[in-house]
Amino acid sequence: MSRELSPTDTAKYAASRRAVGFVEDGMRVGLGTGSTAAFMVRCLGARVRDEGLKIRGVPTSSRTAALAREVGIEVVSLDDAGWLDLTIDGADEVDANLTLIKGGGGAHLQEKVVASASDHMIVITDAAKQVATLGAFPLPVEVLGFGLRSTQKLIAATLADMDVLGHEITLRMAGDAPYITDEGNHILDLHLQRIGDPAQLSGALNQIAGVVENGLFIDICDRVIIGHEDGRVITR
Ligand code: ABF
Repeated sequence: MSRELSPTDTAKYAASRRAVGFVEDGMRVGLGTGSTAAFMVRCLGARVRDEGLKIRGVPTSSRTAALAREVGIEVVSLDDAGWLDLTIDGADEVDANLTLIKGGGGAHLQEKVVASASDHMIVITDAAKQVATLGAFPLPVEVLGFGLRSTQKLIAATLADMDVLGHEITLRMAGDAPYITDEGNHILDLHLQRIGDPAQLSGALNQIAGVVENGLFIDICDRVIIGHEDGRVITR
């Protein structure tokens, strides 16, 4: 990279460089969303340009689709790809079981569909996103715009039933208007502080009519590459 990177961007870039080393000629690759994934898409584009690497990329958002095209990656839909060899994406939090919170970037629905249709998922992060217990980062839940407030009440009731107390639920905004996802939905952010049982919470949330998908990724990620500010990389 020619420009000077901040320490955090150095970490994201280092993790991205290492992750794209797992991509082989002919692969169908899921392309994540967010600032870390954007470094990865640029690194992958550099391999396409410099090494003649032939891959097909399936983006997880309109933002990533535009960037992938810009850097010369062939973009196809998930249905055209059929199945993916590998997905590389960022995350908001990662615990010791490689369970993730994703969706801070507003794209966790497509990210989960794409990662679930992949043989492998590699997550790239900087060290700050490793946590002992998930939940300090608000958990994003994509919901239908139809009946939004009823869905919010049902989520609050579900959390109360699970003895998750003292939480707050906020509607994600983009300026003065609600944030709209690529699938035309809204996002409720659940400020929980700690998530004791991610599988139980994920199952309960996805049972609620009006909930499209929550941002917990359980048993989906099989490798995490953590970049550090001095450029070192650790793989878990
Ligand atoms: C996506 O982008 C997400 O699921 C996560 O919410 C976010 C991470 O963004 P960044 O890499 O900018 O911190 O991977």
